[in-house]
Amino acid sequence: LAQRSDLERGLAADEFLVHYQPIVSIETGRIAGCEALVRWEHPERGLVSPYEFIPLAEETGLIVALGRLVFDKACAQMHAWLEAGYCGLRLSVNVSARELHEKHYLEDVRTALRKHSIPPTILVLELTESIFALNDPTISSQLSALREAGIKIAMDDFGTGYSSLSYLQKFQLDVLKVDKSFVDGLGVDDLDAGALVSAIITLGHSLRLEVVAEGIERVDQRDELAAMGCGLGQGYLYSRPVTADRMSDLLAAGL
Ligand code: G
Ligand code: G
Ligand code: MN
Ligand code: NA
Repeated sequence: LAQRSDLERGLAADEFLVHYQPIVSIETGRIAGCEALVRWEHPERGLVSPYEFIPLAEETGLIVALGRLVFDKACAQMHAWLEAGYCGLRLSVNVSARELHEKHYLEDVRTALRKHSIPPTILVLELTESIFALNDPTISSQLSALREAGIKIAMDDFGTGYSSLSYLQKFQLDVLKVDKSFVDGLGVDDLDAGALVSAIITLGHSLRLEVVAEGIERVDQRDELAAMGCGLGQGYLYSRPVTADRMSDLLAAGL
């Protein structure tokens, strides 16, 4: 696992980069946007997964600097894609609780958006269920302010926490990301998984939320989700997270 000093060194040496995973319209197969996912290009360890350094970055508070860096890189890249004519694309970025506690978080986000001429309405901030579970008034008011600025809020890993349903009532959201663990059960004769996913999609739509199914790996899963009316999907079936250049190729190919 990563050490604090190594993380600090990596930040100073600009060793972090952003990969992108397409988010696709299940009906048309077209790319609707992408999720930015940080990677660490470590001089000795090679490409390091966020699972190995995000927890430490959160503990040490370095997530604030890392989050800014990821956000700035993702906005710069999105600007290039918009300039290239791929209009209508959405950009999803993962955010930790610690970042939302920053007093100037909203202002920092808006400054970065302006710097790269990105309209706030194409930005989706992904928060894990555990953030909503904190039941923290600072976070609630931060989320309201972000939404007032036109930024969308997604609940990531929906269904894995203990009080998923109560968060839907407490927080204003825009997007529901159905956790991969539910999608895994589709197409494998697991009737309960099918019933659950279908119910989550219906629930999301009745609350006027967009629904994204995560972790789609097989055609039969996609077909079942399409039949259930799920709007958006993400997973290895479409593409793994890829470099910005590879993402440009996928966009050019009209995936
Ligand atoms: O592909 P993947 O291994 O990238 O992502 C692993 C985990 O790391 C996911 O849970 C994802 O939400 C998280 N993650 C990826 N990039 C970021 C980031 O920029 N900020 C935060 N806070 N989490 C991230
Ligand atoms: O932010 P979140 O925790 O949802 O991050 C998504 C994670 O899921 C990342 O680690 C990403 O690489 C991973 N992922 C995305 N699509 C698939 C998939 O189809 N299968 C598997 N096993 N992992 C996926
Ligand atoms: Mn996510
Ligand atoms: Na997720």
